[in-house]
Order: sequence, then C-alpha cells, then structure tokens
Amino acid sequence: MIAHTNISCLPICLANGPIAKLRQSEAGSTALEFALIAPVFLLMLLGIFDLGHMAYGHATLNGAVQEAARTSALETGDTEEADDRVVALMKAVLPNAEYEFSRVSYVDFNDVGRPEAWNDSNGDGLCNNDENYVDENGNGTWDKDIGEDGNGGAGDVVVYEVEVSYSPVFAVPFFASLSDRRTLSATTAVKRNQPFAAQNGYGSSAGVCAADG
Ligand SMILES: [Ca+2]
Ligand SMILES: [Ca+2]
Repeated sequence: MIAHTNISCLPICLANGPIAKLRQSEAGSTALEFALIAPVFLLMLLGIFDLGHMAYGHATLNGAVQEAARTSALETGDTEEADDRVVALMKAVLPNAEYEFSRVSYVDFNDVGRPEAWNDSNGDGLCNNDENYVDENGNGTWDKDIGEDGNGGAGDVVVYEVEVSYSPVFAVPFFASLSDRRTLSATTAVKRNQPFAAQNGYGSSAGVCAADG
C-alpha cells in the first residue's frame, strides 16, 4: 500500500514527525558519548596502571637489591642465595621477569670505576704508545676500570647490579612501544664487605702498554 502524504500539513508534519522527534531525543546521547569516551578512558586507565606497576616494581627491586647486597657483604654471605632472594621478592610483582646479576669489587670507595695508573704521555686517555702502567690488580693487562668481577674479599667494596627485563602486565593497546619488553635496573651503591680477614690491597707490578693500545 502506498502512503499518501498530506501536502497541506507538511510543515506541521515535519515539525512533529518521527524524524523531528528523533532529532530532539536525548535518549541515545549518553550512550553515544560513552562510546566515544570509553576507549580513551580505558587507555588512560591502562597507562596509569602500567606506570604504577613499573614504579612498584622499581621500588621493590631497589629494596630487594639492598637486602641482597647487605647479606652478601657478610663473611657467611652466599651470593647465589642473595640473588635467589631478589628473584623470590620480585616474583609477586614481575612474575615473567628475567634477571642479570653482576658484582665488581674494589679495594676502596675511591677506586670504583677508576683506571689503573699509567703514564698517558700522549694525553689521549688510553694506554698505548708504549706507555708505562701499573698492573694494580695483577691480571697482566691495563684496565680502564680497575674493578674485578665477583664479590671480592674481606673489606673490599662491591658494586652489585641487577638488571630485570619483563613484559608489562598492563599492556596498552595501539602503543607498541609501551607493550614491548622493558628493563629495570638497580644498583646498590657500594657496600663494603665485613673485615673478617686482612684485606688484599692493589699490587705494583709494572707493565708497558702496546704501541697501538
Ligand atoms: Ca695514551
Ligand atoms: Ca690490570
């Protein structure tokens, strides 16, 4: 059946017809606004959760590393146990993490990161040009960092570092860089081992740098 429109009532019909009512209706506006805002809001929430999770992980890691460094500094300290303790403390926060541990020992705080003494005659900051050096750590070569790998001995100063890589629990969609595996690192600044025996100092063996470094 063909509907006939009453031309004479057209202005009134348009003003009061279903299209006009639909245009005036506010019933769907809330749903529409929600549909527009919800994705943005959820992304923001995920981002906030992700930041909070990362900050919590970093704080927990720093606390765990400090504790492990203290126990490693004792005469009875077991470095493997200390590392395992870090992993155990972190497991609840970052369950899918992987860890890298490193310990470098020095005789004193002032030695952290310094090179072995050498006569840098050409002033290039390298041990070369047949320059003389002091093989203080006795390993037969010049070292830019005098530190020795490991937990050292009695009275030594140890820099303990732990690097943790993990995949974020609250991955933010559409932002690949925020969903990538990321790394947290914590360093216990220097802890001195207990003086449970006489400390071994640095040696004074002489050496000659290679001509080409
Ligand atoms: Ca030089
Ligand atoms: Ca050396």
